[in-house]
Order: sequence, then structure tokens, then C-alpha cells
Amino acid sequence: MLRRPSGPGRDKMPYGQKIVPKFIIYAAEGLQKVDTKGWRLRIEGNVEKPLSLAYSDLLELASDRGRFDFHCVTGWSVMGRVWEGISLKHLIHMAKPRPSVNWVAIVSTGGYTTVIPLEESLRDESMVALLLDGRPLPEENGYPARIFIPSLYGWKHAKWVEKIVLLDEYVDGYWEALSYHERGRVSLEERFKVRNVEVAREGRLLGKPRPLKPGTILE
Ligand SMILES: Nc1nc2c(c(=O)[nH]1)N[C@H]1C(S)=C(S)[C@@H](COP(=O)(O)O)O[C@H]1N2
Ligand SMILES: [Mo]
Repeated sequence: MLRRPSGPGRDKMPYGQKIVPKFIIYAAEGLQKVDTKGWRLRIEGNVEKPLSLAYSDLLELASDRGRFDFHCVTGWSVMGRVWEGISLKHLIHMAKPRPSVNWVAIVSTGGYTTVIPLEESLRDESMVALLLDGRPLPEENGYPARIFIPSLYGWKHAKWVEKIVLLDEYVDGYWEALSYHERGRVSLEERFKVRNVEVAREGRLLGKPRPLKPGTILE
């Protein structure tokens, strides 16, 4: 594992993050408007009991609530907002995933996708969020439903979510295909995929880099 320097404030704020007062709105696919009439959230993939839930079903199930910080991988953080919804653990258990499931793919209305390790999805604080500070999510923050997993960077918190697909094997989502990390843990600063397996395993480089001879052609 790569080690991180410790220092003042390290415990309060994750490394490399700065506090901003409001959410900066991102929508790689363009802002979406979702009408909850006829809208369903589906939980499918390698499960025994695929689920299809209406917004009213979700509101009834919503019993998870907590004050959490939100960290975007580009370096901004919005602290201490109240997020409320349905525990992902609860939803996933309802769908009865087969034992070989390891990954959770999230699909949004407008085609944005991301992927989350099953074990991060099963953390107590991971949820499908419906309310922010006691009110339905504002449209631009993902109404009617978005993923909220405080242990992971913001790109994993897909907005306007409509499908949760349980998979055995890893697949890239939108940002993962552009080299963002498979897991994306904030506390470990997992921003980008680690391509050098030795660095990832050992947390150090093997040997010293040697200066190249002038005229060396790199292929
Ligand atoms: N559908 C969708 N969800 C998304 C994104 C996106 O582009 N499309 N961007 C992600 C990123 S990178 C961040 S940091 C957060 C930002 O949340 P906000 O737009 O509510 O501030 O949304 C995440 N969820
Ligand atoms: Mo982000």
C-alpha cells in the first residue's frame, strides 16, 4: 500500500482537499430532468430476485440518515451535509446476489456509469440518497436518486441513478475508462489507477532509476 505523509490537519481533512461552501455541479452527460411518474430504480445482474422500485417504494424504505462530508477527486469538499436514503446494503440483500458477485455497476438515466467494489457498497453509511438536508434532492444534485458513499470520491456517487447491476467481474465506468481508480477511497487517495503493480504492492520502487545515455531511443 502506498503510504501518505501525516501532518497537522491530516485527521480532519483528507489529503489534497479544500473546503468549498456549495456543491459544484457536474454532469458529464448533461443535466437530466427525471419525472418520477413511471420511473423505477432497478437492481439486477447476477441476483436471484431482481427488484424494480417506484419512487414511493423508495421513500417508504428510506431510513438511513447521517451527516457526512463529500470529496470530489479534483480537490473540493463539501462538509457536514445531511444525507438520507436507503442503505445500499439493504437493497442489495433484498435482491439476493449470488456468492460470486464482487462489483456493483451504477447506470444513470443519461448514460453516466461508474463501478463500486461490493464491499464498499455494503458499508453501513453507503446509500441510495433521496434527501439532502431534509428535502428531496435538488434536480441538479441527482433527483430523484443518487448514490452516496462517503468513503469514496464523488465520481462514484452517480446522480439520476436508475440501475444498480451486480457483477462478478470488474468493468470500467465513465471516469474509470479515463484512468480513474477502480475503488476510489478518499482516505487512501485512490485518485487514479495504479499501473505499476510493484509500486502498488510494495509501496516502493525497485532499484534506482538510471540516467539514460544520450541518444537512447525510447520505444
Ligand atoms: N450522472 C452523473 N453523476 C455524477 C457525475 C456526472 O457527471 N454525471 N459527476 C460525479 C462527480 S465527478 C462528482 S464530484 C459529483 C458532484 O456532485 P454534484 O454535481 O451534486 O455537486 O457527482 C458525481 N455524479
Ligand atoms: Mo468529481
